[in-house]
Amino acid sequence: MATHTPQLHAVDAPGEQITAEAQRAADDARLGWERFQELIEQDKRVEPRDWMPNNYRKTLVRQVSQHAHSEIIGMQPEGNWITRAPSLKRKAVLMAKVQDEAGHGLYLYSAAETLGTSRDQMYQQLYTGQAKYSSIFNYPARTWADIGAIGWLVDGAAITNQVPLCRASYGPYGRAMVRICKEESFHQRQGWEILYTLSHGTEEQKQMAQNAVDRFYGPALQMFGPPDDESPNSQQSMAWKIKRFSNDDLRQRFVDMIVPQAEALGLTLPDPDLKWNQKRGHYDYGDLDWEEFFSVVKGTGPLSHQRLAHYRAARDDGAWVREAAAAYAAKQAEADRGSALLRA
Ligand code: BYC
Repeated sequence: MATHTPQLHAVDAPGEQITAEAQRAADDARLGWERFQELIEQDKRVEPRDWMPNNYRKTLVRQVSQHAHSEIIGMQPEGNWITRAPSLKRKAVLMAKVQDEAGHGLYLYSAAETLGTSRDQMYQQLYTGQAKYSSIFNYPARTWADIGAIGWLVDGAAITNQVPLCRASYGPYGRAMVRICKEESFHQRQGWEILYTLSHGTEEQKQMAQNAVDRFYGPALQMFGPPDDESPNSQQSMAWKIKRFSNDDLRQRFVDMIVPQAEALGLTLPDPDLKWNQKRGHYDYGDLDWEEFFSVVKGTGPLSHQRLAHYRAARDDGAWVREAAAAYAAKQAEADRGSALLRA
């Protein structure tokens, strides 16, 4: 139980009063720290009401808001194909998927808000280009087969990364991830199904599927973040049980998963160094282009400029809707106050 040092002279000894208050704050912080450590060690959830170190809060806001932004920007490459989907059924499925991504963004913004950062602040950071979002969404979706490759490889990488995040130590983030992962597995299946259909179609369709996989393979592997020895945040995030595995461990898990899947699709993964390593019990894979990755993360990806410009235009175009909704809510609140007064 928290015990506070009693205040000795409340009015006439201001120096001692400050000391007593400082002591109280120090005691609270110590107890908060101990409780936080206990929650982490015992693999329990930290909730918004709990004391948490500032850096834990900052790390979560950074990761969760980047994740939310990725979902929102990630709607663009696929949204681009809604009007050109090859059948009504494909169009309906793609629309549902893109809508899911918007929902994921909203769950994640809500989770980040519980850490004390407002949604407007986060929107503003994305709008001004200060915020990061996943590197993968700076690449174009050139053909219908790219929609298949995005579903199979990008959503596949996302699930591999995100299933462990369902056990993230911060309650609202972990719970949001449970729902997101359920939807992501449908997304991956729809991508797989598009690629399977194409790779078993005409020679031209098979080639289109192969080209898409050739272009998305490397960037999908980079979604897991930089190699472990160049990942400044991983160690602390793992110690806090936000991340459960390192970037390279998850990347390896993903490679091991997609090699047999590519064989089943009848497609080739574009890496001549990819081979089974009996000793490690994993597939070895070749070097990735990290120079390109870091340059994309800095905002010079093939479509970085266009993605942000599109986001800004959509946000500006929707300003009147937000203003109208806020005005309606204010009017409604006023009417509710009026009726409450009448009832009183
Ligand atoms: N792209 O120390 P590290 C989706 C940054 S959405 C850009 O390893 P951390 C979907 C990193 O932020 C998929 N930046 O960082 C949506 C850090 O910079 P700051 C999104 C990257 O946080 C629509 C610096 O590099 N998934 O699935 O420990 C349609 C050093 O990295 C990237 C998530 O966001 C990258 N790929 O680990 C379809 C999952 N990688 O912030 C699908 C949640 C690294 O220090 N996030 N950076 O300036 C995570 O799991 C982790 O944040 C990461 C990075 C594994 C991404």
